Amino acid sequence: MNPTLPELITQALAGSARALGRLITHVENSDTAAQTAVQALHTHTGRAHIIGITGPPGSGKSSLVTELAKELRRQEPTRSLAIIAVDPSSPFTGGALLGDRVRMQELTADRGIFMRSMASRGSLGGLARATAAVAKILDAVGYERILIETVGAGQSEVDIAQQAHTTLVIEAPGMGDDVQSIKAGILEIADILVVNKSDKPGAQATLKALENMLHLGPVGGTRHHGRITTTAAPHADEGVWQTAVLPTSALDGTGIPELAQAIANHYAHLHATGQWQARERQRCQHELEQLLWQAFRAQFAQRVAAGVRDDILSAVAAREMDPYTAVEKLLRLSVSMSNEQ
Ligand SMILES: Nc1nc2c(ncn2[C@@H]2O[C@H](COP(=O)(O)OP(=O)(O)OP(=O)(O)O)[C@@H](O)[C@H]2O)c(=O)[nH]1
Ligand SMILES: [Mg+2]
Repeated sequence: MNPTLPELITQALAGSARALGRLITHVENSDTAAQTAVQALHTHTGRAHIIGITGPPGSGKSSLVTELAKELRRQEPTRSLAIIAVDPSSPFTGGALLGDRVRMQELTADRGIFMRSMASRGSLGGLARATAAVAKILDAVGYERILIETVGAGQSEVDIAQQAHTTLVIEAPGMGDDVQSIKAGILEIADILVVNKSDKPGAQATLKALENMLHLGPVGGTRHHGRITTTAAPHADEGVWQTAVLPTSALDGTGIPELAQAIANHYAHLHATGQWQARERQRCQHELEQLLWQAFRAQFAQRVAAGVRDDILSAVAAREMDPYTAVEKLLRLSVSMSNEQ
């Protein structure tokens, strides 16, 4: 007989790798399973350092993650590590995916590393939720570092990056001369900016362009003040993290130890400054808002019949009702329906 979800959760917590794999499959395939797992495991979480890796398609994220994982394990063999590769476009990148697999198989020999690829099922929002749940499971069963690779191409990817304590943005040479091509907002989310493929011509120009952009702002914000180091950022003594801009090559290994060190430094910085707790609160707030919004929409759809919503929409489109009045009416309807239930 197949074990139930609660049984899988118990077994996974007790250290069964087989149960862990099966649990994750359930969570990937069903929002209800994700809910059950998160409800059971949330109180067991909060220890893992979650590292988001984002950047444009083909910038070398998967290659870099593979090299980085090996290096992190080499530097700190006692800290276990998990990799979640989020690949929403997998149907279109079959070749690249095969390459990823071959590369990543090198890692499977290390029992301190767990790896999981999440292909797109349904909406990106669903994928972000599933990823969050899987990261929670891995945290709960004791993985101390969790690397989440995601293609930086939309809001949902930013959502995934927001689940992280430390965010790496990976760029590659070729975009450096065209500063406009860097997506708005991407510098603001980066704790560490990486110019991968530094073995290729143009890497220096890209590095320079990114440094200039960080200097010029509009950086501000609360996460960093745009001060740059081209080496691994030191523990910031005044409580301000200095965004590191690091050249790497997943091909020849350049800069990988420095990148691993920068990640360790950011982790130490978060703890030394109390920002770890602040970031944890932010992450929980983000999660709560997402879930609340999702639950509200589901409840609303259930309480106010589609026909009624459609009639109100028609009235707004026909200029018979303004949208604010429409929203008030819809809210009143959803509340009165809840009173009747
Ligand atoms: N020259 C060079 N090539 C690299 C480097 N890193 C990755 N590549 C190559 O770039 C291509 C894309 O690498 P991936 O690691 O699949 O890139 P990715 O960002 O994960 O790609 P997606 O997941 O499809 O967005 C592959 O052909 C890699 O071999 C590097 O440092 N130098
Ligand atoms: Mg990839």
